Amino acid sequence: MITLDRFILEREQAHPGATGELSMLLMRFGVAGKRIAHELATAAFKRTLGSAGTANVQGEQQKKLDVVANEILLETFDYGGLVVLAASEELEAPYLYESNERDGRYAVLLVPMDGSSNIDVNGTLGTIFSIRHREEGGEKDLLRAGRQQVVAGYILFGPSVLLVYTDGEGVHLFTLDPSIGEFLLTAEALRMPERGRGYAVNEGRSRGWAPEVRAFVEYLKENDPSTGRPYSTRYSASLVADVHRILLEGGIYLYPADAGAGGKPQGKLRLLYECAPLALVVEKAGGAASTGTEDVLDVVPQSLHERIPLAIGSRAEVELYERFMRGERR
Ligand code: FDP
Repeated sequence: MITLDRFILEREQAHPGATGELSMLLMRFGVAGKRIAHELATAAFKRTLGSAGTANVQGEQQKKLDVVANEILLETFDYGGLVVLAASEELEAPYLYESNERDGRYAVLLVPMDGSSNIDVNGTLGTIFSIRHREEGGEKDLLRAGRQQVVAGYILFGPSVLLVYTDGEGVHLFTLDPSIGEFLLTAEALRMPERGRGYAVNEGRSRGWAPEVRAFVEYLKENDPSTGRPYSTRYSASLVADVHRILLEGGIYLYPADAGAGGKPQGKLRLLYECAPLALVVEKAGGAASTGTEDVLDVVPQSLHERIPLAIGSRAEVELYERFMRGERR
């Protein structure tokens, strides 16, 4: 039985000179994951389902559990001197841990509760996280390409609670055993399929997409058993849940630029705390993530809450999507 803590500590021992700080930080995500899972499981009794009646910096309605999960995560790094800054989907500016300002060596980026529309219907949800090195200690430290992430991962709250992370060397999956309250290693050095049979996209928004995107999705739906088509639609309205399925089964998740009514012409998903962490996980498992024209991990952000179009999944489908976007395929 390999617990998350044991796995992390054994990997640390394989790196002479490691300070152990990163290990402690990663283990804290395990603790936060258990606390958030508990909040989700008991929300109906505590009356924490539903809207908080507030909006985040991006004008999105906050659910009570968005706020609760954000508070749990901020509190998680409030001691131990490790983290200087925490940027979150729910906060306009990064939270500064003043007591760690001098010595803290890390910054974290967070989506406390991804897929919030699933909260009130008992659907799958997730927390996305990314750890970066502290540079100067301010917001500018975060405005760097995704390749500079030290660790990225997510916690998935579904029928069981999973924690998936990469430190750049392999992607590892842990499952929470509720009887002992520990995350146990259930897959080490995961490799994702080269191609899949499914795609995830909110097709109700297709009128707002570029013709190249529509052509790609139409292509996936054509009948051609020799190329594995038609693909099946698998969309849960939680980015983490859809990407997790694709990590295990292959395929592609899309959230393209959307010029339709009420759509997001730059794409909906945020580069720094949604796209880049999942891109690192998927790339380290053998997949790819692209804006359609550029590798997500190479995009240098101009601002904290910047949005980009996202295509993420198996290498075969993401490369095909890029060919459609370049007009090489129709
Ligand atoms: P949500 O806003 O409900 O937290 O930006 C996050 C996200 O969910 C993704 O998890 C999800 O894939 C997507 O947005 C859903 O957007 P649509 O409702 O437009 O499909």
